[in-house]
Amino acid sequence: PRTLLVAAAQVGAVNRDADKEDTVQRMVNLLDNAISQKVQLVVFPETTFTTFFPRFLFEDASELEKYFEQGDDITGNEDVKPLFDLARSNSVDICVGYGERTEDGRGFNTCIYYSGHAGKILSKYRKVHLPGTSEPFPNPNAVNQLEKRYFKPGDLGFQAFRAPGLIPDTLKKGTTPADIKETLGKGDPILGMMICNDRRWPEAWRVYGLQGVELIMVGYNTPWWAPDLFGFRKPMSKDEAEKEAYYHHKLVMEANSYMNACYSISAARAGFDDGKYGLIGGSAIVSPNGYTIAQAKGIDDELVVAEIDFEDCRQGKEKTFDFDRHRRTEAYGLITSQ
Ligand code: CDT
Repeated sequence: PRTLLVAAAQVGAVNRDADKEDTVQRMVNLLDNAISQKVQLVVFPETTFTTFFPRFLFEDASELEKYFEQGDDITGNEDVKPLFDLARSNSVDICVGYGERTEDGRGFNTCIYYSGHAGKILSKYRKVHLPGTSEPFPNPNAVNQLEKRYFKPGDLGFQAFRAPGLIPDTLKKGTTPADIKETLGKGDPILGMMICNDRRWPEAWRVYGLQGVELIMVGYNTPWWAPDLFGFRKPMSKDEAEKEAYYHHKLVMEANSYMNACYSISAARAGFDDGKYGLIGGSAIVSPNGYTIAQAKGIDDELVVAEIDFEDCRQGKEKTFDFDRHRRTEAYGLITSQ
């Protein structure tokens, strides 16, 4: 059977001055817990190694650099290496997000899929949809999100990939997303990655859906009180705003998983950073039929585990969302021309 035990590793509050070593140790603890439960694939949040730094304006470039990981392959970087070493020595796959500084000085909001089986990075994704602004809001009490200042829009597209080694008995054929037609329901699972705001864009999901994706992994930092960012259709209390942030998160994960007949795992950086910047929890695993099958209970460090069966993707992919039979691309021109 094409089944897998997977987990979202939710990470609670990480303060602005948190020691990266301590944060990585918390991630190692979550991964240890997953390993003890025989979990095979663990998804960590967006920019997990540090606080969600785009909320701050850094005037001092050297201070800003502390929040980035340098280089193309970060798995040997001293601070973060213990996480990848643990994954490799236990043959567990992980997906993890971080601020990437390239050798030529560009910044990206990135995540990588590291195969513990292969002992190397299998795929990299750079966030395409960067929310927020380049300049801080004039309101001194606003919650800012300066992603447009610190990051370039991702330049790697939405590339699905196969993950070998997760399902040992998988048929040998089925090694690239391109052979999905012959290998629907067979071969190594087809995976895709997104980061936070991307999950609200159906185009991102559909580009993966068209590559036969069976599982989407998403790390996120979603503030539940950021009126300058979200805007409110009516005055809202903090409680109402929090409920709405959870509602929209669940809505997009369930609806898009259903419409692309794939599983999804979403992992939150949650909690109150510096005791005041509230980020929602709600890390979840959603089935291809659009049901949440496991969900975080709180806003602290927490592992959310579920067994998934890729056979369950076939119903949607072969019936309601059989794209070859039912899509009408001649009617969709506006989507790509504007
Ligand atoms: N990290 C991230 O992308 N957060 C955004 C905040 C909303 S901006 C309007 C999100 O989509 O959750």
